[in-house]
Amino acid sequence: MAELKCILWDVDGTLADTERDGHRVAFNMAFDEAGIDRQWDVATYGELLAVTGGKERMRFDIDRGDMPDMPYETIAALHARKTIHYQSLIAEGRIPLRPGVRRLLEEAYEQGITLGISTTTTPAALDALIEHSLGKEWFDRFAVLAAGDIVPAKKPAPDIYNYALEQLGAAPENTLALEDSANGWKSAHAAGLKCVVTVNGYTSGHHFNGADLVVSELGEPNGNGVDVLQNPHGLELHHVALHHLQTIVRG
Ligand code: XBP
Ligand code: MG
Repeated sequence: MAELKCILWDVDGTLADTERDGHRVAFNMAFDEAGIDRQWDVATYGELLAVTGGKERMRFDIDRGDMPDMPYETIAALHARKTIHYQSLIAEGRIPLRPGVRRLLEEAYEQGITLGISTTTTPAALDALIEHSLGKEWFDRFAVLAAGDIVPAKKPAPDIYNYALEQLGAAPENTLALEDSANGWKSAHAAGLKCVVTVNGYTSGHHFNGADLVVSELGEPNGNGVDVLQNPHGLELHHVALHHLQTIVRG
C-alpha cells in the first residue's frame, strides 16, 4: 500500500488568490508604464489564464491581435518589470493565503511529510509570496522550489512535477499534488500524481475529470465546512485534513 510521503503545492490560485489582484494588476502596471495600449480586465485575464506563464500569455495576446507585436526580448523585459510590480504588491501584504493552507502546511511539516512547490510562476514572484504571505522560515521547510522557466514546457505538461520529483528523489505513488486549475490538474495527473483541487473564482468552471477530490477550499476546523464538488473516494469531510490526503494516496 502506498504511503503519503510528499506533497507538492501549486502556487497561484492554490496557496493564495494571486491572479486577479496580483499578477493581473502587475501586468497592467507594466503595460501602462511602457506606454503599451493594453489593459487586461478581470474577465479577459480569466480567458488568458488558459495560457500558463506570463511571457507566454503576452505572446498569445499579441498573436490573437490584442496587443502590439514585439520581439521576445521586449516581452521578457516587460515581464521583468511586471515581476517587480508584483513583488511590490505582495510586499504590501494584500494577498493572504487561502483558508486552510497554513494549517495543512504546518500539519504536514510537523508530521515529517516532504513539502515542495511546483509552479509555472517566476522564482522571484514565488519568493515574494513565501517571504510576505507565508513567512521566511518556509524557504527552509520546502525541500524543493520548482518554478518558472526551469523546465521548457510549462503546465499542463508534467515537466515541472517530474522535475520536483527528481530533485526530491520521490516516487509519484507516494506524492500528492494540490492544484486549483485544469492545467495544473492535467500536469499533476500526467506526472502520475494523486491530486486534490481547491477551485477559485477563475477555475470553478474547469473540468477535473479523474481528480481525487475537488473542493471550494481546504477550509478550517472552525469554519462553515467546504463545498465538495467531486469526491470519488467518498471522504467524510468538513475541511481537508492530512488524514484525507493519506487516505487518497493509500487508494
Ligand atoms: C500560474 C501561471 C503564472 C502566473 C503568472 O502558475 O500560469 O503564469 O499567472 O506568473 P501556477 P508569471 O498556478 O502554476 O502557480 O508571470 O511569473 O509567469
Ligand atoms: Mg494554479
